[in-house]
Amino acid sequence: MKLGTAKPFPYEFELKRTALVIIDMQRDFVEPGGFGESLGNDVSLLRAIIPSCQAVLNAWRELGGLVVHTREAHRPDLSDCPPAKRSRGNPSLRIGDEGPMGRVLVAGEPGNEIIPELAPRPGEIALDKPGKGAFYATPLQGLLQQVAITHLVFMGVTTEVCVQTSMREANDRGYECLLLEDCTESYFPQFKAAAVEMFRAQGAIVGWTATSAELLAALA
Ligand code: TIU
Repeated sequence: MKLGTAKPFPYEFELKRTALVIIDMQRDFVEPGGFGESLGNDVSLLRAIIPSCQAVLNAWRELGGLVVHTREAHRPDLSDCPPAKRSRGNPSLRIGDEGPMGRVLVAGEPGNEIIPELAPRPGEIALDKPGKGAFYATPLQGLLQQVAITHLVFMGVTTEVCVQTSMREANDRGYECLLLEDCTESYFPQFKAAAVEMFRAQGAIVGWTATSAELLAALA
């Protein structure tokens, strides 16, 4: 398959060698009362991408493509949360604190669940990750190697934090990465715009970008 209009030049992929990676579409970031809001952010901005993410996810599932979901999640004892991460900034709620949706960024808590609109299905990979990147301290690379995945299509939040870190980790591991621009969002529009530009600059130094409509047309 080929996305002839991807930037900065066409992106080619084989469906059976490509995984759809959905970064951290969890209640903590996307719904009021979670970690994202505790950092002072307006979470409504992030909700705008849900329909385009759903459209891509549905099309990918219909074709039988591999789906990977991630959650930024720590163990209940916070043994995988460095003090430097927990103490950073001045949030109203820190990682591990009890909030309106349970303990913030702790695995198994209500706020840590992926939003119902994009909930994982049996057979899909759903990973907890303690860092911003999807590869750090997770089994993701081994799982992708088992099924000979070479290409990754990214969606999720936030563009310049967990999506950017994950895509850079993937790029360094040799994966050909595509970011769907209207399926990723930031609390800061200028950071999203800059991240998208950076990925595809210098001849796709981190990867390609395209819209969900372009991908859906290629999948049709
Ligand atoms: N998933 C993710 O991006 N985690 C963050 O903490 N993002 C922020 O933008 N804060």
